[in-house]
Amino acid sequence: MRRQGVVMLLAVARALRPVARSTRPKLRPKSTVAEAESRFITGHPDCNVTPYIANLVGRDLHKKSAHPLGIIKDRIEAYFEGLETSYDVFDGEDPVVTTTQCFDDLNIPPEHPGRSKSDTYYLTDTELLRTHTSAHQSQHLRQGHEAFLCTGDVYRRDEIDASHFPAFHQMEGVKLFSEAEMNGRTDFSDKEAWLASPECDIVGKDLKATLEGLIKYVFDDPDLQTRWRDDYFPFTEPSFELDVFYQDEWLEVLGCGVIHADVLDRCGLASRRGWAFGLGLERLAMVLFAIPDIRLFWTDDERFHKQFKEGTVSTFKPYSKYPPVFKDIAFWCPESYVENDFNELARSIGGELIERVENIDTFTNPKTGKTSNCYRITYRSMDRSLTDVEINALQDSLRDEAASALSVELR
Ligand code: FA5
Ligand code: MG
Repeated sequence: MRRQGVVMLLAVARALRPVARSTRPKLRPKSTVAEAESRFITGHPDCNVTPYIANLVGRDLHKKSAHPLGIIKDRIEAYFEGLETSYDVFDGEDPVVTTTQCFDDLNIPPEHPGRSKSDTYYLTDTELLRTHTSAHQSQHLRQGHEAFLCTGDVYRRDEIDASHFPAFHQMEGVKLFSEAEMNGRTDFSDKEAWLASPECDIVGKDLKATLEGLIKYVFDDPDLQTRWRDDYFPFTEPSFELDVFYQDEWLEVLGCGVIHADVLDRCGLASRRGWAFGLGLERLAMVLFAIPDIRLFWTDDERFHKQFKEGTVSTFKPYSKYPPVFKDIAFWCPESYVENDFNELARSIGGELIERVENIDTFTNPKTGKTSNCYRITYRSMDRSLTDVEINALQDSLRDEAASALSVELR
């Protein structure tokens, strides 16, 4: 079912591209599309990369020194450069990785939802667009790097709102501790004993102190509110998450933890311990530059780009807030229904004109057991006013394609 759905979705997205593109004049030049399609849209039955996503790969926003993502990356790297430990710096790994790199090396079990096709963009059954920069941890550890930073674009089929985008950027950080720092300890075979040990505590405390130092360095703002939360990742233990308060909400900016014994074992490093973190560059940049919507990072609009300079943190001045257009769509769902498939369809049809997809009502009929969902789509351009005609056309396409590609029953 799913497989067929994805193939159909792809066909739909392809067929619709001219419509979507004509409403997005500021996207990439056409020539890169064909190039991207051949590599990422493989024709493999498991491929669920859409032209919209393929078109985002390779923009390398994090390497542009006058782009907010490049500016914040440089700033974070500068902080680490000032520390005692010397970090090797990477930012050019291929975003196409294997399931081994992205999941198996990291203890992520086959049934983990993050591996499913509703969450991840696959090129084939074994190749995918990395969902996190942790996909490169093990390779660098095996190559003998003991402390490193690694930045890149990552891809996820995810919810749609002002702080979530299907393509975003992460920076990974890893640090191994020396034998001396571990009080001479090299035998970590008793797992419970390790987790309860003062050495494990040393690693966790160093991790938090390093990241708190980073936030202080990057923001230089005594009023910035942050909080630590316990988290879970299969590849760290214990695991934590850091939130920053922004626009009246706690915004999750990074996940981190003490590297899991199994991950190190697989790299031939059973006698070593260390920490790792993965931070979302957009999230930090939104706070630092006061950028209200994650889609802005992808714009080609000069009014955005002329506001930023290499090495300089400045407050973004919205050139204008164009009015939103709200459209609701409600339908009965088939049993196979997955919300991310609808999100993906919306993105394929409306592109960056869609600011938010919000489930505003779910209802299950007690007699039939059938479930209905109602979504509110917020259309808003970052660059201009939208016309009724174009939004109605997009919404009509979304309705038609939801009915045919996702087999929902429109209400
Ligand atoms: C991870 O991706 C882990 N690999 C992080 C990690 C690395 C943990 C090393 C432990 C050790 P998570 O899925 O929470 O974790 O994502 C990390 C960060 O990416 C989030 O905190 C958030 O800042 C950012 N992020 C996640 N999803 C999105 C999205 N759709 N759009 C923008 N940013 C996102
Ligand atoms: Mg998280």
